[in-house]
Amino acid sequence: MAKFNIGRLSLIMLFYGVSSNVFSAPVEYIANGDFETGDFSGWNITDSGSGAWVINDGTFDPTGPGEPLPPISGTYDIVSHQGGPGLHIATQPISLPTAIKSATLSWADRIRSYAEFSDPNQEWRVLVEDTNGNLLQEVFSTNPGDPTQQIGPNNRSFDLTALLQTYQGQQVVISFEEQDDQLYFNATLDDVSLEITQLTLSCVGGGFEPPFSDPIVIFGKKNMAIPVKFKLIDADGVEYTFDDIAPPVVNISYSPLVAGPTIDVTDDLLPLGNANDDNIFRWDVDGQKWIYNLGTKPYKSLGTYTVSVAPGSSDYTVDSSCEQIFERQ
Ligand SMILES: [Ca+2]
Ligand SMILES: [Ca+2]
Ligand SMILES: [Ca+2]
Repeated sequence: MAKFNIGRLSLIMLFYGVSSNVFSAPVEYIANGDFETGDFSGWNITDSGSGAWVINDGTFDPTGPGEPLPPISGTYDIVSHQGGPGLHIATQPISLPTAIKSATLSWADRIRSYAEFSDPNQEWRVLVEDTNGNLLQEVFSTNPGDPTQQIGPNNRSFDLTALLQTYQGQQVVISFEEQDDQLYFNATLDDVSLEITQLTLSCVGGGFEPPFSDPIVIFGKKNMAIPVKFKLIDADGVEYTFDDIAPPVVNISYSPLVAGPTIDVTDDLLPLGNANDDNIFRWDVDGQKWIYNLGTKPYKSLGTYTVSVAPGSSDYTVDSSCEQIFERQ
């Protein structure tokens, strides 16, 4: 995507960037990734064969030569152990948002294998799967020849942006798996995190441009065309134009003067002339802004009409800064 900074507006954007950052802060998608509940809350544990995942408070002594180790952080981590071949899996299903801008999966582990690694039967691995268990991507795995004792703790971090953008709006499963069939193998896991940032766009200046920067009042049966004009920027102040995104669309909701439910009246919209198609904002090349000439004629009922900007695709969201009202009194 080709984007550019609008240099002379940088001071304004800096100011508004502060508020829009609220909407673009990374969100944590792993529950109880640090195991500080002292149990497996949030996790689905599947132990097959010999052994199990165990909550470790620093006193757990695994079967075999491995000795107790302090938790990687806080009061608890989890450790796998066994007395024979087995497979120990800890998973979390993740409902991915739309408009993924960045996604980072990270965790801390300790690896103690008492035999050489081989794939997949003596292996520590981290997978992203679909909800049917089909592999989407192997994020990390030990390989034959790797050091068998990596007590660390090892902080590992992977950029999953491209992968999770492919599955945005869907559910995936993050799976931590220790498999063994040759001597003892203790995997330790803590501080699991999946942070996702959405691409959220704001209106430059915190709203629409004049005359619709302020609420507009229409009296009686009078009609008018309201030019809805705005520029869109992300949290870093980068402007998004026709080259960058599917054009945004206008939404209109209505609430009557007397108490009553707010209803979506977007479908009643009648574009003026040929400037706009349906409810899609047009990119004004000369003004370098998004624009829609909103005719008020279809909106005859007295009350408050809220005009807002909605994303034209699932690749971005638009925050509530792009919103203004007109009233018919
Ligand atoms: Ca912990
Ligand atoms: Ca032991
Ligand atoms: Ca491997």
